[in-house]
Order: sequence, then structure tokens, then C-alpha cells
Amino acid sequence: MLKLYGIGFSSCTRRVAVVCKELNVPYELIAVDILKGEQRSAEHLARQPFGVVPAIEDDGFDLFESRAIGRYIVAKYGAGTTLVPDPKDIFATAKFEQAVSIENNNFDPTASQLMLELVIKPARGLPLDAERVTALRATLDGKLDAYEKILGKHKYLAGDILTIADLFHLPCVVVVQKAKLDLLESRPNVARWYNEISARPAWQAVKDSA
Ligand SMILES: N[C@@H](CCC(=O)N[C@@H](CS)C(=O)NCC(=O)O)C(=O)O
Repeated sequence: MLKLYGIGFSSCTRRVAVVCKELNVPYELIAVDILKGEQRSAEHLARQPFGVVPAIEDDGFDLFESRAIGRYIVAKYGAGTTLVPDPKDIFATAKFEQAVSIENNNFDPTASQLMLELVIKPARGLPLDAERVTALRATLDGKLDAYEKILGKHKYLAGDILTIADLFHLPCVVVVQKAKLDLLESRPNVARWYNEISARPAWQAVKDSA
């Protein structure tokens, strides 16, 4: 069975878990507790040299970086699905690559910092930095204006078909929603997209823990 090294509450671990659930790929979650610093153990650094989670081992094949793992899982176990476009369709593939880059460059850097302030710091008993939350919120506000335009043209980020680029947002976008920053609700197309992707059974299965 695919071994997923990470921790249930981590957004990056759940980014992999949601793809597994979409495709009914069973996995064994092997705890690397980032609150205890286990990500920096020699054992984990051998599988993830940057000292973060997640990493996988699948039938002797090792991989780290949550988005690369998601794409590997679709390539290996998702034949016939549309979670990644057929590489022969160069236009759909180009739009998909665009969507993956949008998430990685325009959403995650801010949303994951909000996650740090709103989830990780409280879990470590540290106070959140309210000024930083306000600044991050303002940055994300601008980025989501662009999302609203894109999602006004088509249902999902890469077109009218759901791809893993949409799913990659889930762990952090849910934190944004829970934080009641009024960033999603105030934008009808973003709200529609968020409501649809977050209601998927795959996400419901891992929303609390991978
Ligand atoms: N780009 C990496 C980011 C991994 C990452 O930042 N993981 C976080 C948890 S979501 C982590 O391990 N944090 C612990 C630390 O930074 O010490 C990926 O997507 O796999």
C-alpha cells in the first residue's frame, strides 16, 4: 500500500490525501509529527531533504512535494479520469499548467501563511500576529479578485472540467473560509467554486485529518 509520510492536520499532507480519496487509492498514513520536529529527523530527511512533509513511498518509488505527488498518483492510478488533461491535448494541458501555477504562486504563498497564523501558531500555543493577518488578508483579497474573473469565465480554474489544480487549493482555502475573512462569500464565482469543491466526498473524508 502507498505510504504517506506526514501528519493528519497538515495542509500539504491533506493535499495528497484528497487526491488519493478522489481515486480510491488506499494509503497508510505514517506519522511525522511536525509539532514535535520529527520532520527534521535523519530518517525523514533521507526521504525529504528539505525537512518538511509530505513524502510518499509507493512500491519502492519515493517522491516528495505534495503537488508532484498528486500528479504522480493521477498518472499511476487515474487512467481514464480527467483530473489531469490528456497530454496530447496541448490546449487543455497548457490551461491546466496555468491553473497549477496560479495556485502555487498566487494563492498558496499567502493562504499558507494565513494557515500558519490561524492554525499552526495556536496549535503550538503561540499568539497569532493580528497585524500580519490583516496584511495577508489584503494580499489575498487582491489575488481573489483575479480568481473571480477567471471563475466567471469557466466553472473551474483550468476550464469547465475539474482538475487537481482545483483540489490543490482545498487545505488552505478551507482555512480562509473558516477564518471568516469574508474573502470567498463576497465573490459569487469564487463562492460557487469553493462550495462545490469543498463538498466533494474526497475532501469531506480528509477535511479534519488525512
Ligand atoms: N512545497 C512543499 C511544502 C511542504 C511544507 O511546507 N510542509 C509543511 C506542512 S504543510 C511542513 O512540513 N512544515 C513544517 C516545517 O516547516 O518545519 C509541499 O508542497 O510538499
